[in-house]
Amino acid sequence: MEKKNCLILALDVTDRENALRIANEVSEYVDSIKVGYPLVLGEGLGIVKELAELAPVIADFKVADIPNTDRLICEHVFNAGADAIITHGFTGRDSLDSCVKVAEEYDRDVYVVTEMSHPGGVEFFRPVAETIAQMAADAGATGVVAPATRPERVRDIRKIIGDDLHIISPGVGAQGGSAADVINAGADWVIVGRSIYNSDSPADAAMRICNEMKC
Ligand code: NUP
Repeated sequence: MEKKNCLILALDVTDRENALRIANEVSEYVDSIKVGYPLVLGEGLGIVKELAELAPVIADFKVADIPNTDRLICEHVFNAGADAIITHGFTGRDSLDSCVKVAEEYDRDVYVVTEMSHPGGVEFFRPVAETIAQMAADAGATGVVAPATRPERVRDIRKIIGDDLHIISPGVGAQGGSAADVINAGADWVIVGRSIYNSDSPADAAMRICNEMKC
């Protein structure tokens, strides 16, 4: 994904009409649009192709299965037009390798979740986040997902993965994180959902976040 605004829209609305309206309004401010279960379960995987006409799409399916099932999921998602997929790492190296292999075949990107941004994200992830980050680097993933709610953890994870991998960081706004703080801590992109799509003017909200980051 090309870095222009350091902003990724998390499009967690559940219907096509709203999704396309919001995506159109903010497309000039975002480098990518992240879709996940809420929108794809609401409208089907076909929405990926429609959104991909506006911006590269990251499919946030937090893939977490055996290697063969992971492979099938990645193939479906890339065939649908997604530019990247988000996977979990706790399922182990063989599962991650399977996603990275498919991504290489399709020339697409893989991001691995290291530690989640919500309060419960520390319960199980905290002790293994660094190990998952190292595994993501060793496996040749494109980057990792790390919490904007804890910029100090983004800093820790950056030290492990170095400069070759990207960090995409959710948790800005509705979850309490600051876009500028997490970019200063080493994130490449922030992922923002509710603060944009619930705003009366999604474009203004996106523009404000871009201005705050000055990326
Ligand atoms: O650790 C994570 N935290 C998180 O919020 C990993 C994620 N993938 N997300 C996703 O980022 C979450 O599912 C949602 O799509 C987005 C954040 O949305 P919001 O809190 O800005 O509305």
